[in-house]
Amino acid sequence: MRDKILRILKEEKGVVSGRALSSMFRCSRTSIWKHIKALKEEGYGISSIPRFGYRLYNIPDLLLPREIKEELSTKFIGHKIYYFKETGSTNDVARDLALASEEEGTLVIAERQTKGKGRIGRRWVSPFGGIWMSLILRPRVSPADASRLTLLSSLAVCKSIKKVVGLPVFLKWPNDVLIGKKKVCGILTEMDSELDLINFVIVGIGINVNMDMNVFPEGLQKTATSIKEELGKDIKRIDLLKSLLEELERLYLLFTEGKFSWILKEWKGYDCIFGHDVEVATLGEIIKGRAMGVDEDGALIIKGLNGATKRILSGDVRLWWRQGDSNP
Ligand code: BT5
Repeated sequence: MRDKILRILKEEKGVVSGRALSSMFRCSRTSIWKHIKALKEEGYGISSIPRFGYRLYNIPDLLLPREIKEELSTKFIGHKIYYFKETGSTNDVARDLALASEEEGTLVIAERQTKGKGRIGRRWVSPFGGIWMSLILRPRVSPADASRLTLLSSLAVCKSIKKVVGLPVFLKWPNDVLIGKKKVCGILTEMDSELDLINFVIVGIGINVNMDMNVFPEGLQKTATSIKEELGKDIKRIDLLKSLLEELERLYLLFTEGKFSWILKEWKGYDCIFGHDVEVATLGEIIKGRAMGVDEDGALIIKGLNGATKRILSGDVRLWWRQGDSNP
């Protein structure tokens, strides 16, 4: 009923009488007032005009589940949402939910994370104004194919930023989305699997959206950016999020239908390191050479100084940019 009241207030745009609402829903005016009070507590700007009724004057810039679901055209992604004003890490919450058999497509989202995680134990700074989300997926593919989900997700972020905001975006293997040379989004894919069967995958996506750079620690200000910083104004995060969920589902369905090569082809169109001299820090060594793109398994191909090629499954790429340039 609360959702329906809100929808009426949104459609009406002017004042809606409390009496009309109570007769529409066959309940007391006190009961209507209680729903209005709850909506105000969620952050909606609703003015109560004595003897006239209620008027919605502001929808908050929050990633509220009902706002996400409104006109979301996905088949299953984001149909179930766990929303937090603040949590440790959405990936950790999603993992616990997945272990408790939560269904595929479930989304965990937070306005702020206190223990946001990057790869290999690194920290992900997650103040208010970003999109910090994790998605539970249960693909019926081999665990060896899971890294493709990181590429697929970064492509989805790239396409949705381009579509909704119009900024030029690039991809840096394996999990960075860049604007210019600065990181605007990172992806952390975590998996629970047996030898040849995936139980679930958590795709964690962090996008810096409506934040000023001074909210980041000094070191990060050189390597990170936000959409607001690049665009010079805030955007509606909810629009970007909805577009991202729709793009994620479209690409995920292609992936489960065995059409990863289509996704890879598109990914390559945004690859900002192809043909560049790079060094890749893997867990064991630093590999130098020329980036030759990504293969069908999502591995980075590096052509070494001696002409031999190497496949790298995970690591951090540094471009040999001019000295003094920032390098995420
Ligand atoms: C990543 O790791 O890029 C993965 C980030 C995933 C974050 C999402 S948010 C929702 C979900 N819940 C989580 O707890 N995590 C996921 P990596 O490639 O290891 O990059 C980490 C490095 O990026 C750090 O060491 C910093 O240098 C830098 N960094 C930290 N916070 C950043 C930010 N907000 N923007 C840009 N760079 C950042």
